[in-house]
Amino acid sequence: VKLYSHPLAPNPRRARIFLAEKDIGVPVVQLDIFKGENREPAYLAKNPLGGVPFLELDDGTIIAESVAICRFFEEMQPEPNLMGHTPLERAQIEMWQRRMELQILANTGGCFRHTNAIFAGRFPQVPEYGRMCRENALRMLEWLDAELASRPFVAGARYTIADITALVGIDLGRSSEIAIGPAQKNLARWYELVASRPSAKA
Ligand SMILES: N[C@@H](CCC(=O)N[C@@H](CS)C(=O)NCC(=O)O)C(=O)O
Repeated sequence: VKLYSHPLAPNPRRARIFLAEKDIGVPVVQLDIFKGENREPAYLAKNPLGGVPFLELDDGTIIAESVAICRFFEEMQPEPNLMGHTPLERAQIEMWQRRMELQILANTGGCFRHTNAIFAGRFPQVPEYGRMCRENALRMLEWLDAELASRPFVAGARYTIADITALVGIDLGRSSEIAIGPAQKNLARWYELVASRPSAKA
C-alpha cells in the first residue's frame, strides 16, 4: 500500500492525520504538486483527476478522495473510532465532517487558491471570489465558535474526522488572513485541544 501525498497540501494532511490517529503506518510518496508531478502521465494513468491524496493498494487498486481513503481505513481498523459506531453517531459525524468540508475547508481553500500569488499563472484566479470565500470563512468561524459552546469537539463529546477536517481547514486559512478571532474563546479552546494532538504533525 502507498499513500500519494504532498507535505503542505490540506487534503493529503487529512488522510495522514487520520492514519496517525489510528496508528496505521502506510508508506507515503510525496509528489511535488507545484511542479505538476501528480499530473505526469504515469500518475494520471492511476488517478485521472490528478489530485492528492490517493491510495494505491498492493493489487493496483486506486482509492482517491481523502474521505474515501479515511473510510477504507476506518472499515479495515475500526478502533480508535473516528467515523461513528451507531447509525445515529455515523450520521451525525458525517453531517459535521461535511459541514467542516463545505463551510470551512472549501472557503479557506477557495480564498487561498484565488488570492495567493503561489497560484498566479498556474491556475485561473478570480480574486473577488477569493475575497468572498474569506468573508464566508470568517462568518463560519463565528458560527463554529457558537456551536463549540455546548460541546468539546465538533461532532460531540469525542474527537472524530470532523475535527480533522476543521483543523486542516482552519490551518489553511492562516496564509489568507483568516484566523480565529480573540473573542472566539470556544474555538480557541477546541483548537488548542486538537492542534496539540501528536497526529496534527503528521
Ligand atoms: N476532493 C479531493 C481534493 C483533492 C485535491 O484537490 N488535492 C489538491 C491538494 S489539497 C491537489 O492535489 N492539488 C494539485 C492538483 O490538483 O494538481 C480530496 O478530498 O482528496
